[in-house]
Amino acid sequence: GRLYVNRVFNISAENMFELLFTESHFIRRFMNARKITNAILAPWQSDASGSMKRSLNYTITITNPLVGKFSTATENQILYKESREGQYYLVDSEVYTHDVPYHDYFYTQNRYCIIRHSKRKCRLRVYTDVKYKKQPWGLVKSFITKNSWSGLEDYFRHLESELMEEEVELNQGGGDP
Ligand code: YK8
Repeated sequence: GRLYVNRVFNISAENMFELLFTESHFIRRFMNARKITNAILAPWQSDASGSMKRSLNYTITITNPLVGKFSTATENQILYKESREGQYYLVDSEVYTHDVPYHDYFYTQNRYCIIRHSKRKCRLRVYTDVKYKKQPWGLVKSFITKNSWSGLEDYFRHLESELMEEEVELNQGGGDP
């Protein structure tokens, strides 16, 4: 896997969780910017193990010339029960892109880790892995992996930069340093 984001933000852990994992203005704006449409976000619900789950469905716009322009996608997120409000949040997210070539072979697993750093700061880590449901031919596998990494890198670089802008806006209100 790869670590795409690993940075301390001037945003509290609680606020970071809300920005990324609720229907916040931030995530709506970000989805618009990425041309992610038809989004249906189910609410968080507790499961039998005591963790929380939700699923998201949306259509992504793809810029990779090898692939059609759009794909529907399903994202299953789990907020582990080990998470502690305001302190530590661990979210695993499996993303299935239904309409890309070889879609029945792979999915993407994103692990988001939000750790309280101080009252108004947190560290965000996003760790990504391309997982295989069935083993493709070697050449196909490297093709899928290579094309996934480039799309993921672009996405998370954009997310990081939008979070840095949000951080500036949130801290413009003044207050103690
Ligand atoms: C989520 C992983 C692969 C896919 C794409 C497919 C290439 C097909 C390979 C062929 C287009 C928002 C990605 C990047 C689309 C976007 C997905 C996003 C960024 C040529 C063999 C969508 C996070 C996420 C997870 C997986 C990403 C796809 O929140 O390359």
